Amino acid sequence: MNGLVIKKNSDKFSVLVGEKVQIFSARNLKDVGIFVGDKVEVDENAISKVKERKNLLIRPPLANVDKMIIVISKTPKPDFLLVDKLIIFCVVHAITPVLCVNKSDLGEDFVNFVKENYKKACKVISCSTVNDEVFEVKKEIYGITTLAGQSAVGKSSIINALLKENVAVIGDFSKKVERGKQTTRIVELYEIEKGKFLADTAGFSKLSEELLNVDEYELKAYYPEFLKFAEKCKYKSCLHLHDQDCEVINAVKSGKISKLRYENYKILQENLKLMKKF
Ligand SMILES: Nc1nc2c(ncn2[C@@H]2O[C@H](COP(=O)(O)OP(=O)(O)OP(=O)(O)O)[C@@H](O)[C@H]2O)c(=O)[nH]1
Ligand SMILES: [Mg+2]
Ligand SMILES: [Zn+2]
Repeated sequence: MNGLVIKKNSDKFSVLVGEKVQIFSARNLKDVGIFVGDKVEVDENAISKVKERKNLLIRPPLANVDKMIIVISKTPKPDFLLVDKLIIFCVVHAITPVLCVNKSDLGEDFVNFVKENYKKACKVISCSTVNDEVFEVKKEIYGITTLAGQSAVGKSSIINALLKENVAVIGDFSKKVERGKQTTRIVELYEIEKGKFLADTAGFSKLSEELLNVDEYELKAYYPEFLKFAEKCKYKSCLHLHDQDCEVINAVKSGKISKLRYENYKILQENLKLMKKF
């Protein structure tokens, strides 16, 4: 029988087989490991085979991810560099990124600001969990979709709003900011609609440049909005870091390229350079 691993608890796995969730152990599968998101074959009481994976993310451990909904909100202070890193991470791992501005009840200004800066980088949607206004999120979920983003942006709240019941544990905002601790600790898949799963995670909140696995020349390609200007740079190898004859820099100056995105690009270039030194 075929199944999908939706939760892992030490050496026990919750597997969705047909309509039912059953608990299985693993049989001699130590070498491949078994992760949430794995498509498996099961017999009477054990997982007997793990099917080939589309991808496998390590932190948090999650297999076969089709899409990532990157959540950002006006509070806590938004980390746009993390957003850029997550978008690149998605492209590298064949995952479709969507940027979702949560807490739209705190003001449309911030929603519009994010849309303006990111519309050329990936699809941008918005939501608010206050009145369960999460329909745009629901439309985006397919296959195995994961939420990602800083702590306290409202990832677990989005799952709860989608499921209309309090299954995912939500943190107390003030306490969390004080301690800087994450509320969600384990990875679990929630079936939002038949065959459409959403993962709540506590990972991805710090993504180091090493994980991106790109070099300084490749990095340019992950900023699609640079492309049409980059073609006109004097030098083909232009990294768009210096003023002379760089059309990307000119486009930033005239407001045709988002300054926020360009500044993130510069920071990532700098970080990649530092990494190379070690
Ligand atoms: N104003 C407003 N507050 C929200 C909204 N969604 C969530 N919150 C609040 O934001 C805080 C954090 O929500 P969580 O859902 O725990 O955030 P999280 O992203 O899951 O955090 P971690 O599990 O630590 O990664 C809570 O106090 C929520 O009540 C929203 O749409 N509007
Ligand atoms: Mg959470
Ligand atoms: Zn250039």
